[in-house]
Amino acid sequence: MASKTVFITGATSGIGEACAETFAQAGHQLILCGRREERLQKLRERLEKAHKISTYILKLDVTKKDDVYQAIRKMPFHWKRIDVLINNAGLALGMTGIDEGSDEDWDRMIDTNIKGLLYVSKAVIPLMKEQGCGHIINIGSIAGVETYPKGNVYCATKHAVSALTKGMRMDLLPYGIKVSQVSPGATETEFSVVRFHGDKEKARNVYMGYKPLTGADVAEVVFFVATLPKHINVNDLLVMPTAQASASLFNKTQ
Ligand code: NDP
Ligand code: 8X3
Repeated sequence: MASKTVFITGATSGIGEACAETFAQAGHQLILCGRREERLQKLRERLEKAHKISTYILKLDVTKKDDVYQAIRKMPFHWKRIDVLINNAGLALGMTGIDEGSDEDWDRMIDTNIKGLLYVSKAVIPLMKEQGCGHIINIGSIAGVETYPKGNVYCATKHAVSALTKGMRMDLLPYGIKVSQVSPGATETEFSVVRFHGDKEKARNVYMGYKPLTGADVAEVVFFVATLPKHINVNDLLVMPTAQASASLFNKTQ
């Protein structure tokens, strides 16, 4: 595709950062969003130098509704022509029985994975409507297809992303805006370190004994979805490690 503007939420790590790298390599301009400013700055420096692209940094917590609306409203005019929005920012917190979960963890998952995606989309959609085109790619999960033991609230948020993807596609149909979902299985990023509140040992165990996906693997799939001809839309794409057959069935060698 010709050079486009791609808005990536959660660009400071994992799948989002890998998407930034993949789209930058192909010469696209990037709006990089996340809460950790130092990481955003470093990423900007690296990508602008290596790929001669422009970037716009949005240091933003997607759960803060007013900040989201204001930051997007205040973007310079030429950055408001957004071709692709990758709603990737998200997290799991904890893995416990349904009556044992922390209210705080529940709130943050719901606020980030569902409400954050809604706020960013609500701010970007009018811009896409005005330009008569656009593509929203929501990062779902195998957890949005199947629920697994102790995954309760995280799985519920990803089921919600799946429902919102379908709803968005219907509501945006008259405006020529594509809506896709890419749902990965186990991908080794900072995801599990965040989930287990910084316990790196526990996080490492999630990916032991088989080859998980990498952020770059998922980014390649997102790039494929984003670069198909205008008349083709991938509605939903589930991408798994070969060694993972369902949310909780792995072919582990140890
Ligand atoms: P990482 O923890 O590596 O990255 C998560 C990203 O989300 C970070 O850039 C983080 O940035 C950002 N983020 C989190 N909360 C907020 C917030 N409130 N506001 C703005 N940005 C936020 O995990 P992944 O790359 O693995 O996760 C990316 C997405 O992929 C998530 O939606 C996750 O649910 C999904 N996913 C992950 C899978 C996996 O196995 N890893 C599999 C399936 C789906 P910062 O902290 O700087 O704000
Ligand atoms: C992340 C993958 O299986 O840990 O969405 O829920 S999983």
